[in-house]
Amino acid sequence: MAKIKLEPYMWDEEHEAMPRDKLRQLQSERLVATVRRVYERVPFYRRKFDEAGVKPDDIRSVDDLPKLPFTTKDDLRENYPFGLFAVPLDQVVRVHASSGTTGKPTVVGYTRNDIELWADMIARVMAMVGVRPGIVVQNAYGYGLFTGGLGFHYGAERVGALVVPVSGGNTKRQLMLMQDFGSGVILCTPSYALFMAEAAEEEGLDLHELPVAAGIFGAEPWTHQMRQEIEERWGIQAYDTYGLSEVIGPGVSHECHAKNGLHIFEDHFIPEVIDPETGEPLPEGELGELVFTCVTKEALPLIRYRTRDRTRLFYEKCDCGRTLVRMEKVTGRTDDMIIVRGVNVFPSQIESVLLQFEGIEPHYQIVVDRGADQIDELEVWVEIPEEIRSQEGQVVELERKLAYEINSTLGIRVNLKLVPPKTIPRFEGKAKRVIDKRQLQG
Ligand code: DLL
Repeated sequence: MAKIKLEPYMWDEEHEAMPRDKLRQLQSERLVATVRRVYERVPFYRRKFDEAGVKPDDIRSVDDLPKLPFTTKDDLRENYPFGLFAVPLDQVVRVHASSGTTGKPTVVGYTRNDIELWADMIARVMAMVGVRPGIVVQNAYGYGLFTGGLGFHYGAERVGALVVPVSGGNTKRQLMLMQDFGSGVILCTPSYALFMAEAAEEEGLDLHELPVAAGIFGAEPWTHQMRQEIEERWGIQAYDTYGLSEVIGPGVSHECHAKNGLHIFEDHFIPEVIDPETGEPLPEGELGELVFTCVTKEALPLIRYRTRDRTRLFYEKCDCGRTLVRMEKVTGRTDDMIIVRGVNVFPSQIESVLLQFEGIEPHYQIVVDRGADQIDELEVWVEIPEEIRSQEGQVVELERKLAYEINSTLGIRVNLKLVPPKTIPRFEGKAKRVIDKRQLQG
């Protein structure tokens, strides 16, 4: 069976390729209306704005955004479950939730119009990949409280695709359906895509011979090297897709075929990048924390929501014709950074080193612990394929080189542990790369 042919297009050219001055005007109008609405309807925002000494009349355009206070995940937690909703519950038709690392989940709500908006955002994503009626879309994001499954589901239906709502997990069945249904596009986390490739190889199934031609991968950080690895093993185009429950779910930004940053659907979600320490907005191109203001959502229009994701923004026009701002691939969160002996470490740094080594797969886990002497120790567990393990000399040499690269990339010394294939857990959803035993000890 030959790969299917996908031709990317624009779902909503009027907004996706709008001249920037017109777009700014639209954003400003929507922002002014949203600020007024949340001030009137959400006691939390009225209090916050009053405390910050800002009145809705002070906000006339997007230039006034920095006058507004931030919203954080803690604010959502403190108003659990529905306290930040801007409409009465009889207008809310759905909730989703993201599981926190501790305690209660973060709950988000949607009106009927919000669900429509969401489907439109995902329709843009589908068009960017070239999904049309007749194309089978296998949705292996988890269905349920997680926004991935249902979020993609309705948007894929909106463009008229044939959606297979298989949800995450049961890898054998995923592979069977992919062959039997002739799936053209696969949706899942990048770590699960890699796991599926591994399972296919084990079963003697060559993914290159299946119709599947593209993957829409997101919900967790992944490097460009990991993209290359997935593209090679599947013989597909791998696109990065980004979103978060608090803003809407998936459908906040997505890569076009130029694969040079993710276009943010900023007619609905206005982005800023700030210095995470001072909260000051940063100029174009500087790395900082991504912040969103939702200017069209009804149930949960968050103002200056701090995502904790690290990225930078680029405003110049893209080869694809879209004028929408692009964000650089998110390779880390301000809170998945681990500080070991005073040095900042991001899991993605380790991933990018591993993928420079021929034959090494990005299955890794980081364990941080505090030794008896109260000094932090960083262990990096990496799987080594049988072919290499069976040759004594090669293992020693590889260990030396890997340790050298990881130590020099991170700037600290780590304890490298080479382990047999399949000893590190695989994930059907978001991968958990870091085990911080220091936190577990309290
Ligand atoms: O993960 C929504 C989603 C589903 C996006 C499916 C893409 C595909 P949450 O569970 O609320 O929502 O987690 C949001 O996941 O703040 C990022 O830290 C991370 N994340 C999401 N997409 C990407 C990506 C969904 N493409 C959090 N690259 C966000 C890096 C991502 N990190």
